[in-house]
Amino acid sequence: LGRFDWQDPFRLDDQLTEEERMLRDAARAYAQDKLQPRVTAAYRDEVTDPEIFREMGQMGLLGVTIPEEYGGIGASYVAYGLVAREVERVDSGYRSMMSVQSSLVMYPIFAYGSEEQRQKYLPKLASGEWIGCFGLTEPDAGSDPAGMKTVAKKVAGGYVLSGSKMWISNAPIADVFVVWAKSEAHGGKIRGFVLDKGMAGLTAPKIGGKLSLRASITGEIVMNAVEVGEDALLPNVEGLKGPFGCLNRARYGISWGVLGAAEFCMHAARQYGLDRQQFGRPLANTQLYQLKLANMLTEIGLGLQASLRVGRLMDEAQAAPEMISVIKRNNCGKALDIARVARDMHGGNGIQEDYQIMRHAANLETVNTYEGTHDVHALILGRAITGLQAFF
Ligand code: TGC
Ligand code: FAD
Repeated sequence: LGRFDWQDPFRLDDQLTEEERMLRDAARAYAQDKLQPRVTAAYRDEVTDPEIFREMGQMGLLGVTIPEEYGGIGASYVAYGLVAREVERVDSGYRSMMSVQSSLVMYPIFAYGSEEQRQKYLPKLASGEWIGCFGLTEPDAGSDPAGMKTVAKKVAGGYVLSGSKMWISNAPIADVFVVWAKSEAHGGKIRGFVLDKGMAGLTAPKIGGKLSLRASITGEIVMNAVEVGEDALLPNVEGLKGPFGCLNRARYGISWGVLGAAEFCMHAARQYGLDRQQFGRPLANTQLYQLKLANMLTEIGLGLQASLRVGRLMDEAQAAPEMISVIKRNNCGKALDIARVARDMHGGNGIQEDYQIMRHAANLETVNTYEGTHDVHALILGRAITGLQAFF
């Protein structure tokens, strides 16, 4: 008979390579030693420490799939997912900082950029010396990015960008801005541009008052006739498939990350139930409490297996976007449910910051919404199932 480990129900560990296990362990040690001690105060005070990018860079956790010649470590997509899971075990905001830098800034520069752009940006982004952000969403174009209003007008030697982006992770502290705009010179098609902090007309005010993802700074990007050279254009992609190609990778990473947050909540609820006595016995000795833990173990175990499968297919360049919609949607939804139930299982203590469950639950509300909402991914799948598109 096989052995059963409630912390690893399908023996995920056995399915990883030695290199993947080593990177996972290094990410876990960093996240627990360096991120865990500061997260409660960072979240409460809404403070994002830019030093975290430098630390992650030193640990090799930024752009792990990018080849070594550009500062990455050329690791697998499974390794990237494992890193996301360890960082998000501490906080979804820290994983956000890491995954925007890796999948939404380094990846497009690597995949769609010129050799000069790769050389200029990637090593400094990999080391965390420079911080990047990704501007797709606008005040009037969220789920429907094709409705964006930002435009790039052609002028001699380059372009002038005008428009504004909304809800952009890292923007107020960013050095590098990957932004998407409709380019008049390319028949109104969406093109990517790389902007640098300090360009005339470029500002990134912070969005305050967030009650979720408070350890990760979010801002607008305001482009008031920002003039850039021809060298700011990402030359090798045109149309929405440019930003979506990046989102495929970030959504995939999120599918692992949220399960790290869910695991934290489940493990905390288990321990709480073993320690807390009511009616003369531990809470964990009641049927209802065990049912909730069994449901959590099942969803986490199934979700991790699905993410691993899609990760292996990504490493073979065989993953379809719809597979990524399944795991982004399901794992985010399940993680949010698990955090809410774990909050309930902690009783009154569940709302207290030291127990950390409420922070995870509040964060997962954002993660369920960004990178395509839960319902938008249902519509992507509905289109694949029926052949009928129901967005409008
Ligand atoms: P549609 O007609 O479906 O497609 C337009 C073009 O794009 C191509 N495409 C894809 N290519 C690669 N990967 C994918 N996943 C792709 N999905 C679509 C498609 O083939 C087509 O190409 P072409 O060559 O024929 O032009 O586009 P639509 O306008 O109908 O889109 C509908 C929908 C709902 C699928 C899409 O707009 C969508 O996914 N909406 C959600 C928006 C979203 O996810 N925004 C995320 C913003 S970034 C963010 O949230 C970062 S948070 C990060 C953090 O802090 O961690
Ligand atoms: P809307 O699109 O207005 O959706 C509102 C509701 O309507 C949702 O429930 C949605 O599911 C539903 N809905 C929409 N269309 C349909 C439909 N056709 N049928 C049925 N229901 C529908 N964006 C970036 O570009 N870069 C970033 O770094 C980034 N970081 C973010 C960080 C945070 C903290 C947050 C909150 C968001 C971030 N986003 C970022 C934006 C995020 O991707 C969008 O919020 C998300 O795509 C949803 O867009 P929206 O907020 O405009 O909601």
